[in-house]
Amino acid sequence: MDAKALKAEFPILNQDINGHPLVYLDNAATTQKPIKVIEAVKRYYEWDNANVHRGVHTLGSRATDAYEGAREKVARFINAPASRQIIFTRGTTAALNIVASGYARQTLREGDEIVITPMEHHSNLIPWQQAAKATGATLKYIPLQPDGTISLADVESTITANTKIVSMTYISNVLGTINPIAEVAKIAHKNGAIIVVDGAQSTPHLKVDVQALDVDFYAFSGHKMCAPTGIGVLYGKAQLLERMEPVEFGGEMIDFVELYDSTWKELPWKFEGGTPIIAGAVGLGAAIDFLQEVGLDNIDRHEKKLTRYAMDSLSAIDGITIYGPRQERAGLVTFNLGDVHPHDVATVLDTEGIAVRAGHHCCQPLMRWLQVSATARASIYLYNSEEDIDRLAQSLVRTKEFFL
Ligand code: 7TS
Repeated sequence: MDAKALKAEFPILNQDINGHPLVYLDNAATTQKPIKVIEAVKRYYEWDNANVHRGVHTLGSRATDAYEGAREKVARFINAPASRQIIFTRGTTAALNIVASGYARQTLREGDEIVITPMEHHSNLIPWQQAAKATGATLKYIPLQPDGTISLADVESTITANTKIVSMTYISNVLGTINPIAEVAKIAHKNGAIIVVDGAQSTPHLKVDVQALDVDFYAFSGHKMCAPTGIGVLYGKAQLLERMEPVEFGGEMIDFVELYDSTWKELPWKFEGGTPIIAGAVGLGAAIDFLQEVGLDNIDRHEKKLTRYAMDSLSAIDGITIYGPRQERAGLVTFNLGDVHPHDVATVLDTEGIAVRAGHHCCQPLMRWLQVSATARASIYLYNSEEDIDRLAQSLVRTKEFFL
């Protein structure tokens, strides 16, 4: 895989910021878009745009084919048994909220337990807090090990016969921890619980097979994998989705409507009320084509190598603290530089054309566990190279000299 050649396919990356060539290292927040995705969305609006599932006119059937074709691509991409198990949403947050407002509130009773971890993004935490409050269920946490991983012994002891839902991120957006989802799924199922997985940080970076993992629900966002903002996916096992009532009501999701009652369309459309995110789905389909051409295994290998390089380069900087596991981690490095505020670190890096994120990363309980109020974070993707990491490391040394 040639990261530099790939970078040339992303028009936005070819610019100067504050007089320096841009180094984009904020990929965990959102990734940039290759020309193929931009062109696919442009072509859709220039040639095929219409509403879906209604018109008999040619544009209507082209738009429907494009939208449903994208659903087929997503199903193959994560190895879902059928495309009707793919629900298009606005993103990971919206997908997890469908499960928490639909499945959880419709099935949980007082005394039931929801089990999550302290490393969850707010999107996979607040919906469960709210579902617990609404149903009388209890929210429980699998504790973190000192290095920011979870142990299977703790998973075993936290999940009980009262646990109905286990929800967990596949990859932490702060620690880079890769959770053992297949093993956790086995433990959840053994106890009669279902497992919900937040795939926001995993789907863009490694090959995901929802059947091999044996997960019950799986959520992810298009914008973190080269697709436009505003499109995401909820995958679910067919029998669970069939049992679940819709959470949004209106046009497009109904079968028959009478004055005082209505019936719903079949899967997946009963969960897609209103005009769907057609252009977004087209963009996601194009992004999947692009990622598959590059090859998920190649992306994974490239990022692992670059992460090791980044861990080595950044660890060598005096006064830096890096959070999360040393080995077996995903392509992001979260850190603090002495007691320089991470916003100051990110601001100085920006003056040298380097984009990183600073803040709590939507993980306030995890910040408390780390005993910090905020951190800086550099996160990589397929277009990043060792040169980008060198620029980051050199700039961090200058930042440290400036402040300390
Ligand atoms: N889950 C995880 C693990 C995430 O990293 C994010 C976004 C979300 C859920 C929410 O995704 P959304 O597309 O619905 O917003 N994470 C980040 C981040 O780390 N910096 O900005 C957004």
